[in-house]
Amino acid sequence: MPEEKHRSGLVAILGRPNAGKSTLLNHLVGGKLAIVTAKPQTTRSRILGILTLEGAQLLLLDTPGMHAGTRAFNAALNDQVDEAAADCDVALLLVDPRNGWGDEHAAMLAGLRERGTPVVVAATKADLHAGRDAAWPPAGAQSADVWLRVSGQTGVGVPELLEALRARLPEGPRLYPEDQLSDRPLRFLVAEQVREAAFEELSQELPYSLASEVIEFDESDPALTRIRANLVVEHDSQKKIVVGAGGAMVKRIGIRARSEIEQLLGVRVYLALWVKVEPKWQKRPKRLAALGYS
Ligand SMILES: Nc1nc2c(ncn2[C@@H]2O[C@H](COP(=O)(O)OP(=O)(O)OP(=O)(O)O)[C@@H](O)[C@H]2O)c(=O)[nH]1
Ligand SMILES: [Mg+2]
Repeated sequence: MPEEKHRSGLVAILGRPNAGKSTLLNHLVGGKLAIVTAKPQTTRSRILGILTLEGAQLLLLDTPGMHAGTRAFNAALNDQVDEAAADCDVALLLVDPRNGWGDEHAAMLAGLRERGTPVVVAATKADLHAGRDAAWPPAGAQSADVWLRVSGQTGVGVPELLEALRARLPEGPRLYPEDQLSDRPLRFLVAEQVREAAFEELSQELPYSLASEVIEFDESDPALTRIRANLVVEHDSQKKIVVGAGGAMVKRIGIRARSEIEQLLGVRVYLALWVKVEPKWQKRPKRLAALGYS
């Protein structure tokens, strides 16, 4: 029997906001690359997770949720989704069955079919709906190559999913060392942890226009990494909320973020966190790019 050739390629993880894309990515690579919150539109830029298997390497691209919005910021997110769909070797379209199959899914699937891209459709959060749902797969999804049910939380369906993706990848060499989990620099992953901590602590009060950036990353002391980071908001009123009474809120965000970053880096961390007002950063293409949104 001839030996099977090594396969590799880009798998774009697509779906509506909150479908469970980032949770599944983290599960697949076995580490927390992408931040996850209960709020839609958590992921704001493409994040590449690298999964090395026997005989194959999957480059898993997490994307922001596909959605209809016309502001410059939303458009920048949608461009990233379209680009990922256009560039990938295999598309993984995730659907939360509780929200059903919609026009965005149909349009995305049609576009992928037109390009001849293999499509795997999976219902997410399978742990929440154990029984087979009569409405799944939805009629509109029939032209996908395969449909599955997975959970990024329990891992149900993941072996079948990996096999479905692997089988559709083109032949190709291993592209990254097997111990590398992402192509994103640590600075970016750290900034994302700060943003997640702010999301969690601020809950309902969260200004949507909140971003984060790492401005200093000092690893010269092997026992303690020193990090300075900014939380960027658009208005003074938002700064007040994020700083909190007597600085209590920013302190809580810092404590939460530091513990996540220590887990990510595996070393003790000193984190200095500042809140900075930058009017209209979401409308300035250069700032969007500097904050990692393009
Ligand atoms: N029970 C259950 N909850 C899940 C699962 N996957 C994701 N969730 C939850 O669904 C919410 C959204 O998950 P994310 O992974 O952030 O979703 P996303 O598609 O990346 O969302 P955006 O980045 O906002 O587009 C979070 O509260 C997750 O904890 C799953 O398999 N089971
Ligand atoms: Mg996400």
